[in-house]
Amino acid sequence: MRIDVVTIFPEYLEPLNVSLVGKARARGQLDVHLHDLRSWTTDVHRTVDDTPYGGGPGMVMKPEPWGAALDAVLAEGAEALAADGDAAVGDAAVGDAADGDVAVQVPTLVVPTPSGRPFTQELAQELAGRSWLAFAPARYEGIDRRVIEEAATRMPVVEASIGDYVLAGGEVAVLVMVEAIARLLPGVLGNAESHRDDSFAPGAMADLLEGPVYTKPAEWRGREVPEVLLSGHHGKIARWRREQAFARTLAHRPDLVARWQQGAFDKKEREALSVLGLRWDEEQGRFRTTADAVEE
Ligand code: 6GU
Repeated sequence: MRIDVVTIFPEYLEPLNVSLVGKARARGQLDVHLHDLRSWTTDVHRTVDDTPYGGGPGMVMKPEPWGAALDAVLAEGAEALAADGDAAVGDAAVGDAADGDVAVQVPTLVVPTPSGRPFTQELAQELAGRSWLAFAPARYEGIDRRVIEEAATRMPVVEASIGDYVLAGGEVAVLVMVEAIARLLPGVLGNAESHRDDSFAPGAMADLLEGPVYTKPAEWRGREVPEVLLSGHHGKIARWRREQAFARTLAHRPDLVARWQQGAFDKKEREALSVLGLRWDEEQGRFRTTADAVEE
């Protein structure tokens, strides 16, 4: 996968050289290119922002540097991918196949913004299926809207938020998204199984947080590892882990519990849910706690 990032703080993205993402780059599984937005300014002050039309606080990123930067990234990336003979599809191949038979590739443009759609595991999976991503993290109050609108006529654009809080800029969000995406790429994680039961992975463990984990020694500062984990009884261990996951999800994410469907649980599991105070409400079509009833 090729990744381009245009930012006024390329140094903010240095963690991409470390650990999982750094190794994926070293192995050639990820091809990351950082670009300084200011290199596409034309004034001596290298200005990237200006006051907002209509008034209000803060500054807005000017369209011209972003437009020139995206033009350059598109041209550079398309040339590199064509030279690679990278016929990988997946990204919308827009335009006329001017260079012989090979359609010109475009990236999916990811714009981190607190007003974007939620960046979820599902979106990470979707983006992990693309062969080229470009990220446009903003500082200040955001990028002039026309940049996003014009970009959307040339490539797929995804505006995404990493959570309900406001960062000073999108760079950290890029780190978050790239790490979440990179670990889904084939061959990047050591153990191909290790994201199968991640919290939030679509599939069997969807909408369920992972429970606690333990390693050696079996006793530490007077605290013992739960006995069942030492039993060697795989069925019991799996059941215990699932019950721990139920309790943790109920404690931390009742909104996920509200998505659970009764049919997803066997008899023993329903008993475990009942011990946690969770009962199926036939009328509402969701699990409810005794606390829910008190609230009403
Ligand atoms: Cl993607 N950017 C900024 N600036 N703040 C955020 C965010 C993104 N996601 C949550 N908060």
